[in-house]
Parts: sequence; C-alpha cells; structure tokens
Amino acid sequence: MKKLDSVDVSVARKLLEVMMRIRNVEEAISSHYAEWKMRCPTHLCTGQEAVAAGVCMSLRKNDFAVSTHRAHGHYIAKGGDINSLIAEIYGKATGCSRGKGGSMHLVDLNAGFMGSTAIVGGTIPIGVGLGLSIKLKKTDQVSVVFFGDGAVEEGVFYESVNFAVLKKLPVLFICENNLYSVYSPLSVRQPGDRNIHTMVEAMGIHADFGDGNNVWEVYTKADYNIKKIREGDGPRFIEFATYRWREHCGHLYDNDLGYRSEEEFLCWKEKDPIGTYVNHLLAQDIITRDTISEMERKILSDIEDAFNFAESSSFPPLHDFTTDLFKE
Ligand SMILES: Cc1ncc(C[n+]2csc(CCOP(=O)(O)OP(=O)(O)O)c2C)c(N)n1
Repeated sequence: MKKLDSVDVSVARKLLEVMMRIRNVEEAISSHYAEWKMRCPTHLCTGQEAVAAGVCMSLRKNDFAVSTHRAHGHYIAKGGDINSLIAEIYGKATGCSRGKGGSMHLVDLNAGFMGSTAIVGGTIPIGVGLGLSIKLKKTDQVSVVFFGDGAVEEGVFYESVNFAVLKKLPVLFICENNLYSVYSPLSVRQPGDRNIHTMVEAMGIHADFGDGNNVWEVYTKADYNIKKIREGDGPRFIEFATYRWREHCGHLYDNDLGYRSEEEFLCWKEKDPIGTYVNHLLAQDIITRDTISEMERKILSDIEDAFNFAESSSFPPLHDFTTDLFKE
C-alpha cells in the first residue's frame, strides 16, 4: 500500500470496519442457524468480504447495486440496514423485502440495493437495465453488478455485456471468482488455458483482474473504474480472485465432501482478507488494537440488536400474501 494521506487513512479504517461487520454478521447467522428460526437457505460469503467492502467504498447511496444468492456482504457494504437483513432472513414483516424474500432476495431501495436473486445470472440484465435508466436520465450514477464465476457460463451474461458495451452504459461488472460453482471447479467447466477477464475483454469492454482478498487493491481498482464510468467512459469489468470458506449453501463447512482439498482450503484461509489487512494496518501504524476492539464491540452490539429486532418482529400478515407483485 502506498503512503496514505489522512483521507486515505479514514478509508483504510472504514474498509476494515465494513469487512468486520460482514464477517461478524455472517458468523452470527451461522451460530443461530441451527435454531431453525431462519427457514430460508443462506449462502455465506465468509472469506470474500474484501470484494464487497472494496467495491462499495466508492459508491454513493444513489448508485445502484444488484447481487446474487450470496448477497449479504454486498447488501451490508452498500449501506443496507442489518436489522432489516436479519429480519428478512427470519421471514419477518420488518425485513428489507417484508419477509417475503429471505436471504437470497434482498432489496433495499433506500440503500440503492436493487435486488438479488437465486437464479444464477438473473440480476445481470437487471443491473444493465438500471444502467440504461441512468443513461436515459443523464445522471452520473453507476450500476454495479456482482456475480460469481458460475454466472459467466450463462448466456444472459454475454447478451448483457454486449448490450452495455453497445450502448456505452454506466455499468461495473464485478466477477467474484471463487473457483467453484457449487461443487464443480473451474477446471471441469472451462478450458484450462482460459482466464475469464481476457475472454470478456474480447467483447470490447475494459476488463481488469485483481486479488480479491486484498481489500486495498479491490478498492483502488474499483475506485479508478467507477471514476471512469462516471465520466461517461462506458461499462467496465473486473474479475477478483477470492475463496468462500463455508459450504456452498448453509452455515457449516463442507470440505469433507471431497470436492476441494483441505490444503487448498487452508492455503486460502492463510490469505484471510481481514487478518492480513489487520496485520498490515497495525504494522503501518494506521490503526491500534484498541481501535479494532472498539470497532468490534460496536459491531457485536449492533448485531445483537439486529437479532433481537428480528426475533421480536411479526411475520407478515396473511392478507399481504398477494401484495408486492409486479402486477397486482
Ligand atoms: C440458472 C441457474 N442454474 C443453476 C442454479 C443452481 N445453482 C445455484 S448456485 C450455483 C453456483 C453458482 O456459482 P457462482 O456463480 O460461481 O457463485 P458462488 O456460489 O460460487 O458464489 C448454481 C449452479 C441456479 N440457481 N440457477
């Protein structure tokens, strides 16, 4: 990391705070999950916090973001309210989708978080449509689309990128390459000599690649690309290499299934985006252990409040069953 000025120092600390918030929320979901009060599937992003935190740091509230089945981190980093998140996972009416969506279907218009979906690739054209709406309204907003490496295997990805390039839309495509689509590694899904960002670059979009476990690298790359998009330079694509720690879907670990080796897992755990960043910040005197503990105390207290809020909220009334549809 370059020598930081005071603005950068506040960004550096905020990046840590956001990553810690995401990690602790996910850990709390994991520890409560077996109580069977959260009755929807959850896809935790533990290990992938740096992409969400780094990309969203340069976004404004009125910028748009859409995400996938693994959406908690993006929702939190975009400024989504954690009371609404936990209530949503509990299926309560106070949830961000009024308890009707669950973990995979988060929407929070106040935070510019325009939706996430269980359909792999499903929100990519929605993010591009939001980009078209920005272009038509002639504002300098940006629409960010988060998706995994698996979504690059959906036809809609190519149609969407092509349309965004053709119309020069203000869209930032962020591919979180965590190597797996459920239990299938990239090696059984794509030719070995291919890498995603160079393949995508061939479609005429600016494409870049970075270490998705290095939050400062994510932030600087995203910040640069977001600035270019705001200047009217058209869409951009960044692939970030990262790794999910927990099972594909659920609150546990699934290495025992044998689809990935313990060595590989441990090697990526060593690259923990939070642990490595904390060491770096401490070594550079950018933060003290006391400040980190203080941050953690506040985050844990917010999370406790969020779980109490979810527990004490009501389920949506039955007569709400047919509201909030596209066509009523
Ligand atoms: C269109 C579609 N096909 C298949 C699935 C089943 N499915 C759910 S998650 C997933 C893996 C997606 O992998 P990736 O996009 O890399 O995201 P990750 O889970 O690794 O974050 C698949 C195949 C689905 N939900 N939708």
